[in-house]
Amino acid sequence: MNIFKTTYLSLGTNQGDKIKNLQSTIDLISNEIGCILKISSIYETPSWGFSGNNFYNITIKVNTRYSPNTLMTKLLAIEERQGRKRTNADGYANRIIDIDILLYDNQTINSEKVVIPHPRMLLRKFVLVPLVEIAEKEIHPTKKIQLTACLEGCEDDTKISTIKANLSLPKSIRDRYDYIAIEGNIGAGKTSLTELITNQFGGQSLLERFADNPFLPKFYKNQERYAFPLEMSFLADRFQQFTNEITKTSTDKFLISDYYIFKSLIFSKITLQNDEYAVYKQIFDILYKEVKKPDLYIYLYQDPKHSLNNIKKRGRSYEQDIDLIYLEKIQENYLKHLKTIDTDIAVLTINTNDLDFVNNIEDYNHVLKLIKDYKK
Ligand code: PH2
Ligand code: MG
Ligand code: MG
Repeated sequence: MNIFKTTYLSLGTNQGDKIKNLQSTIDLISNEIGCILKISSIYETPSWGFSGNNFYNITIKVNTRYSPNTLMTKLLAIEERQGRKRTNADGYANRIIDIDILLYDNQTINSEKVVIPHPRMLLRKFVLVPLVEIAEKEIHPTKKIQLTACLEGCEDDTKISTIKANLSLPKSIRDRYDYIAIEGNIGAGKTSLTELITNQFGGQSLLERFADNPFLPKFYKNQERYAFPLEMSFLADRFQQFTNEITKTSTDKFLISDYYIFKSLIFSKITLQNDEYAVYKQIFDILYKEVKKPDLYIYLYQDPKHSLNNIKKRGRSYEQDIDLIYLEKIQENYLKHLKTIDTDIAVLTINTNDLDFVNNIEDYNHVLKLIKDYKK
């Protein structure tokens, strides 16, 4: 099940610099609510249901992790920050920005805070026309008919026309990077972050196949004996994944992996004897030349005590022999390596000690913003 839901929002403004109001609200939604997938044209309509200035209306398609109730709270907060003042008077009033939830993932919701689908959406051309422009094939969840048919049945006869201005779709991380590698200590959250990002943005993920490595459980029991075959088999597998599978499995060129092949060298430096490491490095150097380099290398920095805790929590049986000293050594070697990594690779270090991007949506959004805004 994807934890990201698709929602359609209606935005309206009839005060101040209307284009600017729409664009700045779009930008806030993109940073704080989720990825904006589509924006309709801008439509001008007379105020509906009250007498006031003409409105500019649009609809947008967004994917978000927020539940409908939280989404509503967040949107009201954005309206307020944009300068919207709500009066207690009954009925409609001029507004800098109004954001309404029209649809949320085919769901029907009737809570104290939100009603979805929006109860008046079928009565209003300023909602239906922009919505049909970006979602004609979607089915209205209670009417059970396509939105195009809803528009055909709409009796609103107010005049509606498009405005010639363009709003810009905020850049997503997909527009900035073709390939992101996520790195960090064992238990730092590499796989979780990789999966969250591919769930939200699509693309192809490369996940390390540690579970299939027969040497790994043996290694944690007897490091000296099993380090060399373990490192060799990891290297062979990672190299194969990077050279064969990238192009084979998907036509989507956005790629994200929960490791970068250079980790082979970082781990081997710790686990192998000096003479073993020398042989290993010779082979590594030959293979490494062939490997696709990431546009962004993210290092999830974390106190090793924290990582150890995560390892205990996720409870993979063969990992339970890992101790703090081993994790500290890995951390130390990663940090040493980050300073010497190929100068053409951009490195973003994210301190995750106080972040929980798996369970806390704000933390997740914060991480995404760091990735999106990163400057080398
Ligand atoms: N919103 C209203 C009431 N009337 N009329 C137009 N043209 N556009 C709107 O967005 C609008 C309205 C209540 O939210
Ligand atoms: Mg409204
Ligand atoms: Mg409203």
